[in-house]
Amino acid sequence: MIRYSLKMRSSAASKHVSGSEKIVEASDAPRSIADLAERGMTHPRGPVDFLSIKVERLQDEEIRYLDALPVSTIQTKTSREGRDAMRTFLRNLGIASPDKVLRELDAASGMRGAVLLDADTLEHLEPDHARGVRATCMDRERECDEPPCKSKNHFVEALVLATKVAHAPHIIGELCISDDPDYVTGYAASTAGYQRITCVKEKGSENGGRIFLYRGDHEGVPETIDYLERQAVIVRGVTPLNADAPLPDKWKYLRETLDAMRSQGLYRTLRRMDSAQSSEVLCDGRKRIMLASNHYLDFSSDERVRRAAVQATETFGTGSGGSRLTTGNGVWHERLEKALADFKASESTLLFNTGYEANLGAISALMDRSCVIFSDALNHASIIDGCRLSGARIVVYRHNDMEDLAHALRRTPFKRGLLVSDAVFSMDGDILDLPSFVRLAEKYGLLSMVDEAHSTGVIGKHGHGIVEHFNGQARPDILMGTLSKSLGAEGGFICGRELLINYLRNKSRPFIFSTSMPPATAASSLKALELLQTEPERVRTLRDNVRFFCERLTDAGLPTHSETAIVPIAVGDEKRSLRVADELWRRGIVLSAIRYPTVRRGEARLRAALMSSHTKAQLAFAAKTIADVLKEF
Ligand code: WAQ
Ligand code: MG
Repeated sequence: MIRYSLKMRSSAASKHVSGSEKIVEASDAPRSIADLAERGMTHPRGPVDFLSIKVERLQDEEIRYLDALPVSTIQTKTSREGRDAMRTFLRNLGIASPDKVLRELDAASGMRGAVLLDADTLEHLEPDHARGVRATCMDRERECDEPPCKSKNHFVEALVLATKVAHAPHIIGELCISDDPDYVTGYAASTAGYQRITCVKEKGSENGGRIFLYRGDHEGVPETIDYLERQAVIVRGVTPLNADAPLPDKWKYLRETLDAMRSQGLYRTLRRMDSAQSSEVLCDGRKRIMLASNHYLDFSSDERVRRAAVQATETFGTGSGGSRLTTGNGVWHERLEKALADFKASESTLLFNTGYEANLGAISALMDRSCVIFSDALNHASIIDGCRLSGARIVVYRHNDMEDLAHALRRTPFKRGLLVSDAVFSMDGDILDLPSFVRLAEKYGLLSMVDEAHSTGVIGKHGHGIVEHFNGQARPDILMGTLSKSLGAEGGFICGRELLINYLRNKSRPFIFSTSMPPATAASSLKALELLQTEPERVRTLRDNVRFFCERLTDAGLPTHSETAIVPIAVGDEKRSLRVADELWRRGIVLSAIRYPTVRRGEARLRAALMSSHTKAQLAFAAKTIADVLKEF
């Protein structure tokens, strides 16, 4: 595309009257030149006696594209308030004497360009004081159907100029007051943004000026001036402000985001269950096989577990009335913590209200900005969010790849750190290589943490989880678990040494600032934990069900294997996964389509989650139906 840079300047009695910059396409050039000429000659300050328009062809590769600075507005009613806003801006740039800079701005009145001021020594760096330094050769990117030259829009032109100037080498900020007597809005800009200041001078005053603040060695001045005066810049995303326009629609972003999600098959809706969560559920007026629940041992619907919840409610009421550290510590919380510690063969346990909070609360309390966290690529979102909240550097290693982890450990220096992984990966159903994981953590002096959400009650001979699964060969420092999966309630916990638990009790914000779980939840979890130990056959039946289900799927042409309760069935495309899940729903099977961001894009899957209470007949029917539907859709 052929583009021209246009520069107009007019004067009267050797005094500057008007100037303007455009970058236009060749086809628009003649019209734009005419518009600029008109603008230069019909200035409210009266007739001009000199007008020049310089037209230069630009090569495409010379043009630098910049995004417009973000715009904010500071409402000031008087020039005094406006100047206060400018002072604050200057102080934020680390300028020692803002008042002196403002005096320089007043003194700049009558210059054609800007003062180039050393921000620290306040030396003038512009070679010709009367002319000043001029930012030229810039424009905004226009919509294709938009006419190139309209009447002067102070804001648009200033934002273009400020965006170019903010990106100049050695420039740290800019101040501007218009010399237009009617225009009292000025601005302060830096790469952090463009702050409109609604009143910076008295109405009627012709005094205006600009200061570009320079920081650094003066050897760099020619580079700065060269960029300002010669570098062609097109600024993207500049839209005129319209004072009469209604306020921008504050809901627009939300609507557009959801529309985009819908079009990508990523929009989520809720499905309502009308019965207890068991291997069969009532929903949408019909009984369906539940193949998506995390209640692997089906304790939620167990009569004895329910009764424990009812009894706790009858004696202790529905709520706990406060955080554990205030009034919310009850006998059920303490009993459950003791039982969980015993079950996990740990010194101590701390309860959280959800598994999400347990991960978030533990990791963010244990780690800080000075730390490094090594995290499996497929870790659960709650681990990822805990890592992010901690502020630590996060090093993600390839999923369950202990060689990649070892490599990451060798090349990453750290003072203090954490190695964290799911025990059973929630969307893939595979099991962490715990012995290698713990060995590496020990070797490098890292804390090790394992999330047992999907392993408790599922793996290990008696369902104790990953440590039992590996026959006690290895034990991480921190075991996190949930009450919401095989224990059929809701909540999370952290097990480990006394020191760890004391620390979290004092430091973990979700623990400190949440009302503790209701008595019913703790009591039912405790009952389920007891039953898990007195009726270990549930764990065996679950394993048996998984083997049976995988065999049926394999027989039907979908080779599957899982050592846990989670059986992923690959689909790939997000929209197809939804169609398949919908069809299964129509055929009486509840199975979730798991999509981005839960799993990677293009790796959508059906995630079958089995229960100990599924019958062989239910599983055989489900396996056949899944295979049929996948063939048809
Ligand atoms: N490069 C450097 N300095 C310039 C340039 C330029 N291209 N053009 C003008 N100046 C200097 C000159 O000293 C002027 O006296 C002073 O800046 C002010 O110029 O968000 O209209 O063209 O609504 O009067 C601010 C808009 C409008 C605020 C600023 O400046 C908003 C304006 P003016
Ligand atoms: Mg002007």
